[in-house]
Amino acid sequence: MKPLEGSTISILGLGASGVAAARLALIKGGKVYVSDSQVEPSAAAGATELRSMGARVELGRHDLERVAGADTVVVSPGIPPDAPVLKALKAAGRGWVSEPEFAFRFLNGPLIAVTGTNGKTTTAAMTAHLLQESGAEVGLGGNIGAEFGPPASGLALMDPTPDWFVVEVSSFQLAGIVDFKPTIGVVTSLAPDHLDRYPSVAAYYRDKGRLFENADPGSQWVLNGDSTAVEELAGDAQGIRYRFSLWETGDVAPPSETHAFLMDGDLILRLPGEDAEVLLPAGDLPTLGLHNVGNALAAALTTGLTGQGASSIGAGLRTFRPLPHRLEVVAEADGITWVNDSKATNVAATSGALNSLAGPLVLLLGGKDKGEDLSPLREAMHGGVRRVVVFGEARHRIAAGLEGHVELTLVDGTFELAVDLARACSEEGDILLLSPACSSFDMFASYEARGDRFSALARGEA
Ligand code: UMA
Repeated sequence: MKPLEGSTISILGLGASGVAAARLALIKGGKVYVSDSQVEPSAAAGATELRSMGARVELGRHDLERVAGADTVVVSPGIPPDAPVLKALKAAGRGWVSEPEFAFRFLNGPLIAVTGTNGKTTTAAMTAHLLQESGAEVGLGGNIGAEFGPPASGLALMDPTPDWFVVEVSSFQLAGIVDFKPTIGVVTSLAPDHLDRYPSVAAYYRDKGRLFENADPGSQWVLNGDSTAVEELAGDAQGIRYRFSLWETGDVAPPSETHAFLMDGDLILRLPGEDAEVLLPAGDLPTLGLHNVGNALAAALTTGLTGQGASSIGAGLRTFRPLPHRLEVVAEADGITWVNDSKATNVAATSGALNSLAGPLVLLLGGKDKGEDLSPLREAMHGGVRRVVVFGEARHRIAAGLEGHVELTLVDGTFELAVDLARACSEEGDILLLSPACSSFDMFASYEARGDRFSALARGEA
């Protein structure tokens, strides 16, 4: 008998998560109802396949009675807690789970879960790459997005089961976990984000902290040793903690509780009971910026915990291909290096990019306002930032926040105009950096579309 035979599963949202969860539920024998409040949701095409597999798919509304009556309700991460359907379920005393929680019930292999405000996608992709380069079969997916891997439910259908699952998880997904428990949990960083959805930073951190909810003495945690916020997030969770750190740049080894670190320009791995080993010089990493050194340390440490040695990890780091939209060099023209960091959709990510790049640089900043405190951005404006070109819906608030701290150009016009002005301000030797600190939805469908447009303009293709 299939595991879900006789069960009813109601899935809210027909995006990538909804389609994947529905497919998994159907294959496991469940009776599936999928609904989406939109008549034409992003994954409308998936409806045909799901119907042919036996699902009932309803677009344009949620049938509350049917949803509330299901044995399991799976909620897509993009549905906010104050959505009418979730309020109604709460009022009816019904619980629900997130898509990775549902998938977890069918993942029968060791799981590396990677979360963090910034760096989680690069770290997850690097970890998967390092494991693959050492000969392991890996299933990479989760929040990471279709370009890099399927939702967690897609991984649960992998046959044969890979040696490792590497799943990126967001706070929206962790909000709906019950039993979800990684073998190795990784927290790359923690900083305010998503304040358009959460009432407070504490509420956002609370959801992130649920990664540790089912910790047991055998759990392994890879934590950013430079962040007290990450340490506080872990609280008194059970398990063994390993830390990576960027702070030690001299030639004195850091304290023994730091297991992957930068020393004298080299990335070093030092697992408990083993000698410290050089992985590679930071300058040999194919990625740009200091925060990517942190991501590489996190991925190296995680891979080290799976039993891989330093020489294989060092070799794997050299062959990692930088991910698009994350400090990605997209063109070099007239002595100007164009860098696409469109994925930097919050203040912390852009501050991280600025701290990573000495400059000289011209920065494109703006987009849809997420209401974040701009003071960290102000503090990140170092002497190498020659000019900031501010655009999009958030432009006036950003300009007001940076006034007097850096040379500013305020653009009342299109993205193309902003890029044009930034190019006109750039000189030979400059980096022209798109690291907008805002989401893209005022002008684009996604940060990817914004980054693609920037890259096309950089290459003179537009
Ligand atoms: N909807 C309803 N009822 C409502 C409200 C919305 O049915 O009351 C519908 C919408 O019409 C939409 C669907 O629900 O069709 C929402 O889908 P979704 O936004 O959850 O989209 P998915 O395609 O399932 O993508 C999600 C993640 N998106 C979000 O968290 C917003 C993807 O992360 C993720 O890759 C994918 O699941 C697979 O796990 C994207 C992301 O931006 C990349 N994540 C954020 C981030 O990284 O910062 C968290």
